[in-house]
Formats: sequence, structure tokens, C-alpha cells
Amino acid sequence: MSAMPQDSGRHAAQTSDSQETQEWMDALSAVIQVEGPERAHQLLEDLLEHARENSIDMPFSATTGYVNTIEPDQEAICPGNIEIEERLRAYMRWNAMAMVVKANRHNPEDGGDLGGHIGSFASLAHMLGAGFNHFWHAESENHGGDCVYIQGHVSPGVYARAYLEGRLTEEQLLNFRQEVDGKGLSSYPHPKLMPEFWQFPTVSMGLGPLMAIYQARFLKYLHARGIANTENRKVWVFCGDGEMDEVESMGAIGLAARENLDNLIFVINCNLQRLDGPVRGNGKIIQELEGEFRGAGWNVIKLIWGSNWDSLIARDKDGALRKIMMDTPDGDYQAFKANDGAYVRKHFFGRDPRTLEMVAHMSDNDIWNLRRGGHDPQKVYAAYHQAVHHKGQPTVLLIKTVKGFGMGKAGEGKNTVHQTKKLTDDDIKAFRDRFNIPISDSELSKLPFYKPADDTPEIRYLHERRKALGGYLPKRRTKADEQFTVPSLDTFKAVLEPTAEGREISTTQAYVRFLTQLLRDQALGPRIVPILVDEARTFGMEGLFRQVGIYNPLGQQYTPVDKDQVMYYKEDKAGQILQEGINEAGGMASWISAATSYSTSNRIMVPFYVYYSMFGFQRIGDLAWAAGDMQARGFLLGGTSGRTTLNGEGLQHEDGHSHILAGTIPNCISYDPTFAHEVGVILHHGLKRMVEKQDNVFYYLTLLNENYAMPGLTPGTEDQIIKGMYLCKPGPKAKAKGKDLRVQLMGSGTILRESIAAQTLLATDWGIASDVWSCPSFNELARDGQNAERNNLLHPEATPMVPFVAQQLEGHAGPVVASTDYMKNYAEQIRPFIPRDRVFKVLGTDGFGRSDFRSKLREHFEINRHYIVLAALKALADQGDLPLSKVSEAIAKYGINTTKINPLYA
Ligand SMILES: Cc1ncc(C[n+]2csc(CCOP(=O)(O)OP(=O)(O)O)c2C)c(N)n1
Ligand SMILES: [Mg+2]
Repeated sequence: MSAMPQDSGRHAAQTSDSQETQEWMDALSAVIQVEGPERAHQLLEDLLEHARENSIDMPFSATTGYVNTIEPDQEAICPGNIEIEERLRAYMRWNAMAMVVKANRHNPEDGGDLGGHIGSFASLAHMLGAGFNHFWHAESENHGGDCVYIQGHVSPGVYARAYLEGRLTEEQLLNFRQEVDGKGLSSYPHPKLMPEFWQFPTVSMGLGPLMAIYQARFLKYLHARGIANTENRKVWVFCGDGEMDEVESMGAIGLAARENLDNLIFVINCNLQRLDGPVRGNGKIIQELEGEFRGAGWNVIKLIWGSNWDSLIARDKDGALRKIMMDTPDGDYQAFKANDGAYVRKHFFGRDPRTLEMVAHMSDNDIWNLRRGGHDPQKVYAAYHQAVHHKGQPTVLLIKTVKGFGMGKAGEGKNTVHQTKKLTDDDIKAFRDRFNIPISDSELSKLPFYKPADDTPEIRYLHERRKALGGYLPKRRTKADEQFTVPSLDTFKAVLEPTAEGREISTTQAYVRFLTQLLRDQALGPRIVPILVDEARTFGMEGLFRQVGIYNPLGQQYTPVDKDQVMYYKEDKAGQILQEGINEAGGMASWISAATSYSTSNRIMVPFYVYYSMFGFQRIGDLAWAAGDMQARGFLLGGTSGRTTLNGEGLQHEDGHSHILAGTIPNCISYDPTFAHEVGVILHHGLKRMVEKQDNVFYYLTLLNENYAMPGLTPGTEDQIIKGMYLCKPGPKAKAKGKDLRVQLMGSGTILRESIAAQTLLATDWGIASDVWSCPSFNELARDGQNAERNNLLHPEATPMVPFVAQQLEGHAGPVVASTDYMKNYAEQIRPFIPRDRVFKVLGTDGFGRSDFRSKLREHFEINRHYIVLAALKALADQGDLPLSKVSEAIAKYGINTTKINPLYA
């Protein structure tokens, strides 16, 4: 594939016999005229094939000339009132600019500027306008609503429209970027902060395009499975040309083409600039993207030149203008817009006497007013029109614009425009004049917002357009209308009961059993979305392939190699599993679509996405944060977790920190369960909260691949499991209060089993009693404790709240030792909530993992039963209840190497 700009004039120049060339051209023109473009297309394909058969090397070129894809006579005509639209757009431009400039005039003593952007919306305004006025449907009776992902930093323009619509007040505009008191507007699209307005967080560049591709795919999935009619819904994605350099932006374009996502439209705002400077100063971003998208199988529509170029291009019989258009690098195009008409005449048209002649009749001003395609409402309409009617492929619109359009000297085309947020009085005056805003000179210094009266043609038009399209946008639904009842906990008794004598299972198996059971539920079963990233066999989930099928819009057109097996690899048009291949970012984007389906599609879906825990938060952390912003609801399952539990795989696989990362997301509730029944109770509770109550939380559970006997649920401990801590192995009752030596052992994941083993050693080797606590969530315990502390700080004279950890440990004497397969900081978080006067010791797995047997790794990371005993003895000694020599005795007894390197540095 060639993604490089092509020299359109080259062929003409190199043709030795121009008459022969002309004859071929005439013949083709005749075919186009008489038989139509499709026949001409076919003929050219046949010719190419013929050339290849005759050994003529014809490398594929994915790019076309540097001109509009749609010929002027093929343009659909905009049915709107372009004049009114332009006036409305001018007011929006003004209000968006004023909002940003005002926010940066407050200059509060404690913090300086609030920031904001003017130049990007200025560049995008026509493109948003066409969408809002003519294409984007809101959720309404006959339409599920289009999903529009808007470049995050153009939010002032979107607020400016909502203000004219009366959906936002002047007070809100005045509080742009001042959210703490609840009256303000978010800097960028944040559903968490404006839950009834923004749907899609896009400002972390690259996530929008990636999430949108999976959103479009998920809409097709919902339709194919008969869950929602999404046939007429589209996903529109606005991205910057600079943003396309993010690997996430283009990482999934192949999927979009492969699955024929013709409900997906990318609009790339090619203003040739990013934050620092040009996107491709020496090249052509539009040509580069054209090659990449077309090569991937997309329908590409380029909109480069506005209508007033049409006649010039029509007169360009010998290709001189097209050649200049192609030969001029983006850096020069940017400079043209930062200068004036005379400059463009000299440095663009002046490159060839023929083109200079073409514009001889035009004034410098006429030349300056030759618009780029993205600022021509008719052309933008026509491009959108073609995009929405295109079948069988996703469409990308590559639309050329000017960054800071209309900002004049204050920014237009300047390298600094991205961050321009303070305008001088002269700049503001020029802006007003440029867009004819009816604000008098005397008022200008106050920079008032402008809103025409409700009965003006403009405002009436604004409302009419949105009425015709089903309502206002953006608009976010906060809850689904439907309701489900989660099956009762005892439905899952297979995971709640003890394992049979001699049977051992892992928590991963418990999870799969739970999921299999849930899939059988008549109402909720079909709403479960199992998401895999080529690891089903790793987690023993291959049974699901046959049971519910793998979604594939093409079905299964081949005979699967394992057809004769019960669990064969079944792909199906209505399959339930989303198999993303080796693609954790895609898996997460898919999960987000399902997890927010209650909002975007008014359908509650429950995604279960299982992956290697190491390739979770640290790999796709920013998507997980966006999921929090989007109020996602669903389950993430970090499989084969634990620094020493996934033994053989080594440094890049052994996860000892995903819980620390999970804890950074406020609405992510995370658990590191040890036993099958804990998995069952937690998943069930999560379903109750997310499905029945529609709480905006999501769950992260780590699962283990270590097999052992499961003790079963002790009824009455369910709430404590959820809160993060329950007594699972009480020691012998104290004989005489205060006399017995006793310790409290806390643990999670499989390391809890080392604590249980330590309990025995402490009793048999040292005569020390201990109670063992299973702690499925140190994160939840920490949050509870911090909440209690905060409460007590703010209400010093009220009855103090007691952290749950302290409540549990009350009445269970002795120092406390907490051990996990995670970094020490995971359990360290609860230190402040351990009852006063108790020594607290934490064991964890800080340092790089490595491959070896579990026993070796646990020795290396100093978290096996011997180290737990050692920590317990030392804690008792620290409290003065035991001589320090006892600790040395234990070191000798268990053969602990005291000169070994600290695993953190090993
Ligand atoms: C992941 C990420 N990195 C950096 C930024 C900061 N940032 C915001 S806008 C911007 C430039 C955007 O340029 P472009 O995508 O071309 O959009 P334009 O404003 O030109 O339309 C940058 C670097 C961000 N928001 N997200
Ligand atoms: Mg840009």
C-alpha cells in the first residue's frame, strides 16, 4: 500500500505521446457519460488486471489527487437555511470565545488562569453545525439516538449552542471550568460531572476514536442479538488530525472495516495543526490518512476545497493547479492562512505562471476568501450526506479547515493558536466585526454573551431543527427504563458449598461456574456479555464457545477444525461472546460499550471481561479511568493474578499491583478473594447493585489459578465479605484474658492460605494462638476507614464512627500481621484503622517477579508461612510480650537466610 502523496502531474508530464493519452482519456470520458461511473470503474479494474497479467507492475495506490472526493455536480444540496445557520454559528463562536476569555479574566488570587480553547472550535464550528442542524438524532420514540463523540477541547462551542437553545444558563457559562460549587460547566466532556449532558469522554486523545469503533460494533451486536433495534443509529467521531498520531486512534480501524461498520463515521478535522505546530509540515496529513484508511478498507471522503474553488479547478485543464495543490506541503498551507491574499497569490498561485494567470482577475481579498472545504456549509452537508448513505463500509471524512478560523491576527493559522485564551480589546473588536455580532463598542469591554430573543427567526430555526431530529444533544440518559431481578444467592450454590472430599478447584473455576449459571437465567442470561481476549482456554472458559457462541457478523463460513467436539469453536451471527483477539485495549473498549449500554441504548447489559490481570489496569489504565467517568457498570476479572501465584510466567506476567491501580478509580470496587464462596457472594452483590439498583459502580475481581479445597460459605458472613474482612479461622478461645499470647493474621488471595498454615505453626511450634481473617478487599477496608476518619474530623463531638477494621478486631487481642500477594502498600492502607496499641506488620510482594515454583517465589518475596510466623513473633516481641531471642530462634528453626537481598531490589 502506498500512503504517500502522489504527484498528480507526473503521469501527464512523463507521457511521451500526448495524443495517444488523449484518445484513451476521451474513450473513458465517453464511457462515463454514456454508461455511467460504475461501468467506467469496472473497465479500469479489468484493464489493471489485464496489465498485471501481462507482467506490468502496477503497485496499489490508496491515495487520490489533492481535491474533493465529491464532484460539485454530485453534491446533495443542503435543505437548510444556510444564512440563518451562519448567523447562529457566529453567535456560538462569539459566546464560546467569550466564555473562555472571561474564565481567564477572573484571575483568582490562589490559582491564576482556568484555561480553555478558542481556536479548535473556531475550526470545527461548521462541521458541528451541519451535524446538529441536519444529521444527529436524539433518542426519541422512533430512534435510539446517534452517538456523537466530540473533540473534548471544543466543549465551549457545544455549551454555546446549548446556551442559545436555553438548555444552559448564563450563570453556567460564567462558571465555565468552575465546577466545585455545582453551578459550573466541565472543562471537557465528562459524564461523571455533567451526567445529563455529556455521554462520551473524549479529551484523553485517542480514546474517543477507539471507544467509538467498539461502540458502533456493539450497536450492531445488540441488533444482531435482537436486544435493541439499532438499525438507523450512527456513531459519529470527531478527532483532530494531531490526535490521529495516538496509537489508539487508528489501532482498531481494521476491525471497523472487517465488520462492515457502516454505522460509523469518523470526521477528522484536518486543520493541519496540533498544539505545538504543524501536524505534518513537510507532508500532507490528508493524503497520509487517506492511504491508511482506504488501505484498511474504509470509504474515504476528502473535503479539501470550498465551493469558490470549484470554478478554478474546472478551468484547470492541464492540471497545473492540481499539481500545485499536491506539491504544496501542509506547513506552507498553514502559513498561507496566517498571512493574507497577496501572500497566497505570490506563494501559492505564483508557483506556476499558468495558475498565476488563473487568478489574475481576482483581488487579493477574493483570493483570501477562497475557503477551505470544512468552512463551506454546503460542502460539509454534501459530505455528511454521502457518508450517512454509504453502505457496507465505515466512512472517514478528511476535512480541511483552518485552526482559529476567523480569529484573525489573534490566532488564525498561528502556531500559538491552540492555547490562545486571552484576547486583547482589539482582537475582540476584530472578532465582533468579522462575525457581525450586534454588540456595541461601549459594551465590548464587558464581553457580554449574545443571545437573540426567543421569537427571532434564528432561535426558532434552532429549535425547529432539533425538534425535527428528535430533541436536543448532547443528552445523556442516567438510568435504563427496564428492570431486572437478580437470581437469589442460593441459585449459585455450586460455588457456595464446600468442595467435595478430595476435590480442589481454583477461584477462576468458581467464576466460570457462576457465569455459566447466570447465563442460564431466562431474563438476565441474554444480557450477559462475556468478553475474551484470546484467553478463554487459559481460564477454562472454552465450554462457553458452544454454549452461547462467539459473535461474528458473518456467522461461520468455514468448517471449524474441531467441529466434531462438544466444545467446538462456534462463531455465530447472534453469538453472545465478544472475542476480541489479542487486544486488551479493544477488550476494554468493548467492555465500556456494554457497561454503558444502560445509558446509550436504554438496555442493561452486564459485561464480564476476563484477562491476565497484569495486562489490565497498567496496560489500559486510561480507558479504565474513562470508564469511571462514563459511569460504567460491569465486571472486570483479572485472571491468573498474584505475584507468586502465577508462577511460571515471570516478570511481565506476575501481577502484584493491579489492586493498587484499581484503588485509584473512585467507582471501581475491587476484591482479591481466596475462596469460591467469596467469589460467589461478591459477584452476586455486584449484580444486585449494578443491575437491580442501577448504582454507578463497577467491580474488579482478581482470580487465581491455584487449586485447593474450598471451605464453603458460613451463613451470616456475606456482609462482612462485601465490606472486606471476616473471621474465617478463629483460634482457640482465650483461657485467661490478657494472659495468652495471641496474634491476628489477615490475608487475601492464596496468601491467606499461608496465613492459615502459619496459624498451625504458631500453635504447634510456639504455643501461640491466632485468629485468621480473610480480607477480600483491603481497598474497601481502607475506603471505609478513611471515610470514618473524615467523618470524625468534621464532627469532632459526635459519637465517633469506628472503622470496620477496628470493629472486627475489637475483642480479638494481639498484634496484627497482614499478608497478600500484592505490594505492601495494598495492605498498608489500613494501618491507621488498626486499634491503637497494636503492632501492625505487613508482608507483600514488592519487586519484579520472576519465574519459578510458587514455593520458591513465596520464599523469595518473604511471604510464605515462615515469614508470617516470623512477623507474628517479632510483633509480639515489639509489644514486649516475647523476648527478641525467640525471633532469632524462629529464623534458625525455619532456615531463613537473613543475608539475602531485599526482593524489592532483587
Ligand atoms: C492523551 C492526550 N495527550 C495530550 C493532550 C493535550 N492536548 C489537548 S488538545 C492537543 C492538541 C490537539 O491537536 P489536534 O488533535 O490536531 O486537534 P485540533 O485542536 O487541532 O483540532 C493536545 C496535545 C490530551 N488532551 N490527551
Ligand atoms: Mg489539528
